[in-house]
Amino acid sequence: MVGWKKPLGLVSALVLVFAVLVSAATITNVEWGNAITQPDVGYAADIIEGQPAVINVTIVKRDGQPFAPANFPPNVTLTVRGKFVDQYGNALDMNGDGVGDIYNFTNTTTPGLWTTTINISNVQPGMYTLRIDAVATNTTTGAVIDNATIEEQVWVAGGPYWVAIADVHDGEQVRIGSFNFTITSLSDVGAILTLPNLTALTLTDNDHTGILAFQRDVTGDGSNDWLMFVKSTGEDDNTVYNLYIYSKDASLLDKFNSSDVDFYRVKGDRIRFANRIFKDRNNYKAYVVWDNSPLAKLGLKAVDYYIVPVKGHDHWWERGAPAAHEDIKVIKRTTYLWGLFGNDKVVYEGNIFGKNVNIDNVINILGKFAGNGALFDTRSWRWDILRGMGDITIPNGYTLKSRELKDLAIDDDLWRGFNPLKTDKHGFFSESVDWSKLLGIDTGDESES
Ligand SMILES: [Ca+2]
Ligand SMILES: [Ca+2]
Ligand SMILES: [Ca+2]
Repeated sequence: MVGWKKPLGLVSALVLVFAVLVSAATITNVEWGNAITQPDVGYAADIIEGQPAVINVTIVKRDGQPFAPANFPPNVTLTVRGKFVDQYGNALDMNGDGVGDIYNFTNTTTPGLWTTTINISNVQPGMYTLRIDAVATNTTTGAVIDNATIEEQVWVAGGPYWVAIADVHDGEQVRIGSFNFTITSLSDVGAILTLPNLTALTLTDNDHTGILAFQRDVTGDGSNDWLMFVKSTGEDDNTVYNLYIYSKDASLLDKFNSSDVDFYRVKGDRIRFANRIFKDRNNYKAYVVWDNSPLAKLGLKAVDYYIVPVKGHDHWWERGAPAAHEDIKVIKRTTYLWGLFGNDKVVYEGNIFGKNVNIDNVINILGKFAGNGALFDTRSWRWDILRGMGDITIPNGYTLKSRELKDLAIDDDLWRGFNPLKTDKHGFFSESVDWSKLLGIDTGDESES
C-alpha cells in the first residue's frame, strides 16, 4: 500500500502541472495595421485619433490548435473583444459619445487569426491600456470552456502633426503662432499658465497620469489642438516636463518659426542661441563654433567646433510616446600655424533631444524641439521629425556660424587654414575624421528621409 503512494502523488502532481500549462487559450501575437509606430521593446504601439487602426491577433486554444470555430464543437461560440480599460477594467469611451466602446473581432479565413478596426476620436492623447479577451462559451450550459486575455499599451496621438518641446519649466514663455503663454509654475502638483489676456489657467493631474492637458486652437484653423505637459525623466534622473502639441493642421510645424530666434546671455559670459534649426525637411544645417581668441586671430592656435546633424531618418526618429531622437556629431578641430599642424577629433556622437549635452565645457547643445509629421505610406506608416531645433550655448570669444550642411564642402570661410573636404592632405595635419563620409557627400548609401 505504502508503495503506491509516491507514484500516485507524482502522477497527480504531473496532472496538476499539465492542467495549469494547458488550462487556457493564448493570444500568441498582436499585429497592428497602419499604427503609426509599431510596438517594440520599451515602446507602445502608436495610433492617431481620426485614423482607423487595424489589429490582428493570433489565438491558439488550450490544446494548441487555432482558436477557430472549426476546432470547437458546434454548441460553442467564440467571441474576441477589445476595449480600452480604466484602472477598474471598465471600457473607456474612446469616441466621445459617452458610452464605453467595445471592439468586436471577426475571424478571418486564416484559422485562429482575428481582426478588427478601431476608430478613436475626441479623447485626450496619452497612454491607454487595450485589453483583448477571447472567450469560448458552451451555449448549452453557459460555461466558459476556454479563454485568453492580453493587455497592450497604446499611445494615442492627438493628430498627424505634433511638436515636442523638451524640458520646459517655470518662467518659460511658449509661443506658437499667435498663441502664447507663460509657464508660471509647473510641478507634480499641476501647472499654472498665464495666458495672453493675463488670465491664469490651472491644470491638475487628477488622474495621476503624469500628463497635464488642455485644448486651444493654436493654429488658427478653428479646430482645437491639444497641449500637454508630459512628465519624463531627464539626463540626471531628474524630473523634466516635455510639452507636446498635437494638431490635425499641418501648418502647426511652421508656427514655430526660426525668425523667432532668441539670444540669451546666460551665466557669466556665455550666450545661448535658442531655436536653431538642425533639420528642416531634407535640409540639414551645420553650425561652426568659431574661435575668436587673440591666438586664433593670429593664426597661432585655434580650437573650432563643428556641430553636424547626421543625415537620414534613422537618426531623426520619433516613437510617439515620450521618445524623440536627434543625432548629431561634434568635431573639435585644433589648428596651429594657419592649419599647417593640427587634428580633428569627434568629441560627441549621439542623440541630443531633451539632453543638455556638454562639449568640452565649451559648448552646450540641447535638442529642444521636434516637429513631427505622420507619413502615410502604402508600405509603412511612421512619424518623421520634419523639423528639429535646439539651443546652442557658447562662450564669449567664440562666434556661431551656420551653413546648410552641403555647403560646408564648398565654403572655405568656414575652415581655418584649409578645407578638408577639398584637400586630402595639408602640411602635417593629421587626418582622423572622414569629413566626406560624415557629411554624406561622397557615399551613395545615405538613407534619405
Ligand atoms: Ca463611445
Ligand atoms: Ca492627467
Ligand atoms: Ca487648430
